[in-house]
Amino acid sequence: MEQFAPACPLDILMLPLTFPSGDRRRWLLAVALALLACAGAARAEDGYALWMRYVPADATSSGGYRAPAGDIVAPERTATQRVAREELQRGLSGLLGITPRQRSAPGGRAFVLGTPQSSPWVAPFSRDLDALGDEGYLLRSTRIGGHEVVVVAAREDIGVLYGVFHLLRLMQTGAGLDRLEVRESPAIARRVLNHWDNLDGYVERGYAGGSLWDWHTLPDWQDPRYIDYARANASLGINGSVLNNVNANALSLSTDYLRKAEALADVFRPYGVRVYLSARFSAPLEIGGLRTADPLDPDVQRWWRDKADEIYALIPDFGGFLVKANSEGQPGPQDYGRSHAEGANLLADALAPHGGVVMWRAFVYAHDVPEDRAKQAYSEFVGLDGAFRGNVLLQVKNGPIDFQPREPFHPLFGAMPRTPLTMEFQITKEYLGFATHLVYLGPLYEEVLSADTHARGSGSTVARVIDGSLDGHALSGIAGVANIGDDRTWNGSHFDQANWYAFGRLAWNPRQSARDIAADWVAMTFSRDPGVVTPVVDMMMASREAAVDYMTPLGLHHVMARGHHYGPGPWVDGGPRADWTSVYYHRADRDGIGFDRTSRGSDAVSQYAPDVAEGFADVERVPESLLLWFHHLPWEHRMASGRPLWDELVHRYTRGVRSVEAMQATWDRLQGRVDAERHRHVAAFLRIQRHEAQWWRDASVAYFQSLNGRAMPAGETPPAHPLAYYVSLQFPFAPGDGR
Ligand code: GCV
Repeated sequence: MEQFAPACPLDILMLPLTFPSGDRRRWLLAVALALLACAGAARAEDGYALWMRYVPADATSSGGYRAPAGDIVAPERTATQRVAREELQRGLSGLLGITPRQRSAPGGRAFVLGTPQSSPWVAPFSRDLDALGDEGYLLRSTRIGGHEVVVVAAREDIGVLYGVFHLLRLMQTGAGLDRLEVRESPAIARRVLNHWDNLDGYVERGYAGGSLWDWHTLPDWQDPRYIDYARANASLGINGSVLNNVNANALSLSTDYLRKAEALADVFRPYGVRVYLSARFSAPLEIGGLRTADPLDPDVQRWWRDKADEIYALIPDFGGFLVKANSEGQPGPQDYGRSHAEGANLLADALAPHGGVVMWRAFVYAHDVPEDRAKQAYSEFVGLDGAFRGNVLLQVKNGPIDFQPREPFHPLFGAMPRTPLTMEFQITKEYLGFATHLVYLGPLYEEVLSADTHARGSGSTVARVIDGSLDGHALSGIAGVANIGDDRTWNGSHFDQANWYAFGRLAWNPRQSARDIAADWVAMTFSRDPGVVTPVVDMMMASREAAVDYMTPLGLHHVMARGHHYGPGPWVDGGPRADWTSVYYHRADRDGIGFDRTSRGSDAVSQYAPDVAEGFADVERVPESLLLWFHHLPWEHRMASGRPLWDELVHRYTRGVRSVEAMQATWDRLQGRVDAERHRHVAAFLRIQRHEAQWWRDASVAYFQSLNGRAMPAGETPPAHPLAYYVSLQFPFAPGDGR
């Protein structure tokens, strides 16, 4: 394993055991240098270890910590059993500085791991596990044969591994293990990362370097980093990975590439991570030699059945297909006059004999449809409720446009009771400042998951829609568009690791609090010292609202630069399609600003349940945070603060910049309490964020002022440059652009 054990001991082993005669001083010097390098490596904090650093408990905190136990009693017959034991060993060695012994029976204080089948010591807990499902686990401190033990018990090996990670989290965050009684099972069945990785190694909307998958050297070379990727996912309970971009290349389904996917599946399997693939709907034409991809054509149906058989022969636990069809130029069933349900069912029928699922995306809109883009997915899919096979999940983005800093929840949530809906969140920050802006997405995810759709009366939260409990679906799913690349930090920045982490934790339990998750992450990633945890968590919790303020306050949306989406572009107009411009969304002119989605406008509000729709439609009741999403208002509209809308808008832009300055000040105060390497990196990125927040604020204010001709509100500083300057800025090499 690459980083978790420092590489330096190997260097020492490479030295000759005895010094060549007459060369004693050089030998001692070499040993001293190797030891120095070793000490340096052990301290290196480059972010690779993520939240699994396992540093000695008292190295990060002055809080009392009681070492719970020493030895491990665990089965080792299966690969998952072995990785569970190894992870616990690694954690205990790092946290407690001990080398746990492997024992066959508790003979002193010990950790007892296993399932009722794999361990006679766990068998007595069998009844306690009944309600926990195949991935759940029990953590309990108890006594066995008079000996104090901590039991990690589950019905299946994977539950034991998840339990070990939970136990290590408790130890890393300083929780006592004396009266441990934890029962956990996931609320959502398919907890999946979506990689938008192309076969040439480019990551669409990726800000953390190139793809982690080295398709060129697979399947023969399996980079050890693939194991650490699987470990990190397992530590959160993420149990699936869609390897390739939804803008899919049909070649990923060719035999050569399936063998590469098979190699990754083999690496991931012990960690409970199943492989999925994005399927290009036209693959039968492109790699199958057929003349059509019509879902009702028998040859096409046979081709997909054969393809599924081939995949499962290589990857017996293959998860299934993710499909983007008839969206943004991708092929799909509508090319043949068929519906999305007919398209999805074609693939579902091929996968069904093997237990696979189809995740069919609802991110569908067409430029030739004059309807408000925010309404199109609902219009397309709501009438198909009940038309999908039982192994189809409809994957819906959190909001109706596209991963904006703030959107209302998607109106499809709650509107298709006969279809399991998967949530699609974006972890990579396409619209939130890429990897350089510190924006913790936990509050965004929490806001959406806890939103009440009122679909079956009050309490019909989005979380209940996607975990299947609202409408009684056993099949359920949640997907996160990954922010992972080959950057040493994995995610392009230290704080973006928190977004992978928060996604995973909420995928397991969508009712957790974003603040609690942040507190765990900070304690594991930086320090358990409350003097660090409290200010960093406060900073993280405020960071999303800061970004909303300096980018898209008061419900503005889709006002970024064209194509790469880097920086402001409220002036973006023209081009191939209206709904790829900013002016389409903000509708600002001399008199006012905002998109009227009430019944006087596009009537998008009517796609929500009546209670919700009435609130959104009423300018007095709609949350101010969504005001301009749903309403077009005059610049002098009076806000709750008493300010006119124009003044409030400028106030919020400025407030966003000030919030970033406050984040900088917080971080500066932590110098010396956080390791210097990561402190420097974060501080540099905060400087970039401060600069870009100001850029967003000034460019946006200059643009809107050019339309309304209003003076700057009292006390507000005018933009640093004229509008023409901001419009002239070009970034041809901004990362992550679609291509
Ligand atoms: C993968 C947005 C992004 C595209 C992305 C698309 C999608 O439009 O800008 O890069 O394509 O969403 O989710 O399919």
